[in-house]
Amino acid sequence: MSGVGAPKTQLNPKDFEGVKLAIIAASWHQQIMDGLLDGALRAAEQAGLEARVVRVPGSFELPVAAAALAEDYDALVALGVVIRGGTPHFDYVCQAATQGLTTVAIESKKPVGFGVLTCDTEQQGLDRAGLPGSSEDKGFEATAAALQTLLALSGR
Ligand code: DLZ
Repeated sequence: MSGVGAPKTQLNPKDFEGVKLAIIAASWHQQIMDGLLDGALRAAEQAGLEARVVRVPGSFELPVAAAALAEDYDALVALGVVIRGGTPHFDYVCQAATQGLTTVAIESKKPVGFGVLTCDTEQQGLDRAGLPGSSEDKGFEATAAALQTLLALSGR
């Protein structure tokens, strides 16, 4: 899967007045994560929102934080960077994060932007982190997706 075909997004603050947005960010792979978080905050700013940022240790912890925050927030964004190592651990962390976040979204009926990079190499993460020289900006995209889903469901 590549970023080819991703929609161009412009967020209008008028559409998001009063919206409560939470961004949950894991802490592994700092340079890539810093880029994702910057992108997510840029999207929040474009929408006129001041997001709450919650840091968790790893991507495995994203779903439980999302579940707790879904009680108080209208839209959530989960950011993580998982890079394949030499053991099957990668598959378990990716599976737990993906399945867990999907369950939170469906059970809470709140949009959860999926900004978890699952990469074979560090370079693949850097290419998608919204950093200078990156070709994609997955933190921005995940945040825009959550907000646009909220807007689509709100009937505004
Ligand atoms: C243990 C682990 C490993 C090996 N790799 C990553 C990773 O690449 N990205 C990530 O977000 N987290 C990783 N973790 C940590 C787990 O997500 C989790 O925090 C620990 O297993 C503790 O529950």
